[in-house]
Amino acid sequence: MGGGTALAGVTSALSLISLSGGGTAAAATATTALTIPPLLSATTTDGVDVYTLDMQTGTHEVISGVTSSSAGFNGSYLGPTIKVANGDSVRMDVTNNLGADTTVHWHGAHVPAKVDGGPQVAFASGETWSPAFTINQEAATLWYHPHALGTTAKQVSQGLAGMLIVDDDSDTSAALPSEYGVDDIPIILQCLASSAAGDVKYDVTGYRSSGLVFPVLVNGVNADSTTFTFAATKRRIRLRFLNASLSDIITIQRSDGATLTQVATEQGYLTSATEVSTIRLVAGSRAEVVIDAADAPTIQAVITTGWIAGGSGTYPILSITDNSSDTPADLPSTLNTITRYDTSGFTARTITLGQSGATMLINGVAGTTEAAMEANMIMTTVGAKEIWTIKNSTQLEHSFHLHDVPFQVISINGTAASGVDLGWKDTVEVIGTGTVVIAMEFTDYADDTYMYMLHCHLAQHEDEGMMAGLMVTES
Ligand SMILES: [Cu+2]
Repeated sequence: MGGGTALAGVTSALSLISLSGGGTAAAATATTALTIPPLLSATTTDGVDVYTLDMQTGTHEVISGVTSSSAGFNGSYLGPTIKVANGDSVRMDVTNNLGADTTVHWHGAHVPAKVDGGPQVAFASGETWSPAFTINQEAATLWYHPHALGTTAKQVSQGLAGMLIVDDDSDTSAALPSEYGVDDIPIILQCLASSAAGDVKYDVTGYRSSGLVFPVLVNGVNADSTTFTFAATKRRIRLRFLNASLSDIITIQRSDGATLTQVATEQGYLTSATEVSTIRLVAGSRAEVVIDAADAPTIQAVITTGWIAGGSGTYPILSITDNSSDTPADLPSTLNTITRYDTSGFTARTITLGQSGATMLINGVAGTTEAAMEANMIMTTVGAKEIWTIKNSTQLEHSFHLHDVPFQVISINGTAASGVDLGWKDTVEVIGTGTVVIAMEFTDYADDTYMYMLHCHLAQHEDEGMMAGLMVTES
């Protein structure tokens, strides 16, 4: 395991954590205060909030004590958290100093295709891309990351990822913790594959090399031999989990076996706070929970490698202690109104996730070039209501992600969706040979030049072709 790098000198806060399950993970023997990414300030010009992101290379210790080449936004690893509100006019001034083409995709954002950050808008090193758009969705936990053709896995694994929080003026948002870094806490989880010398792997050749270790990072800091601590100054804490791994499945749970109170899926609040024993996050997905600090829970992450051999295990990642003196009001009994689609009149499609050797396919075509995606493009119109059967014809795990609009999960492997699967989503697990049925409405943003993407969010599968274009034109 990648945990052979015990933190020297962190002995003053020694705490022994017993592992449950797993067995292959290194025991976390030390504690370190949780690192929280900074919140990015905007400059406001003529009513537009302008956020400045500089994509740059650097070095970072993805394995404690070992220097890796890395990249980040406004720093050498990961990026600042961007917090916007429904209705905001924003512009993102993104400068590429990576020495390679890139894009930035606002994962989960409902924005026009031209500013969505797909491969068509890739821009060269030295250039600045300045997409402007209006935030047009309910409160949700989104993220941002590169999305150029063939280089997503490499660039994301180098550290190019950040959280994008959408706030709104709903009663629920007012009732939930929302003070960033105080009672509203991002938890960006990554499981990487690396050589012991710190050479991070992101493709088939790299994953098959010998001597790999599988560091687990929380907000960019190696978690293999430490548990992060957070001393809560508010009794109720909101945690926003993001699985920013290339391929691993991360299951969140409490180490004492008690339930977690989930309040949101990828695209917004659940209808009501829901007690869950585990939260299973496939690559690219998110969930929000609220914690009672008085419980002083330890949160653990169970890593299941979907693609890479090795690396699975149980990691205590966050230990919360209670320094609060407040008494929060009860949570609202209703968090959201989700009208479930009556799909009887919806247009049906089948999206087949396939494979030919190492080449990954959607509906039989590898989306590795723009020409291939043009030829294989899914065409729809504004106002269309559709029901898609996502059929996995491979033995491999996939994480299906749709750009543009949120979807409802109708059924999973023949069983009607229930529980937290009734929440709005943009990313959904499709197990080997499994079938997931989703439904969505293409509400606005027609374009006949720029396409959205639908793809596997196991980033190496995306790079190997499991991606197709989606063109939403005028009805
Ligand atoms: Cu996949």
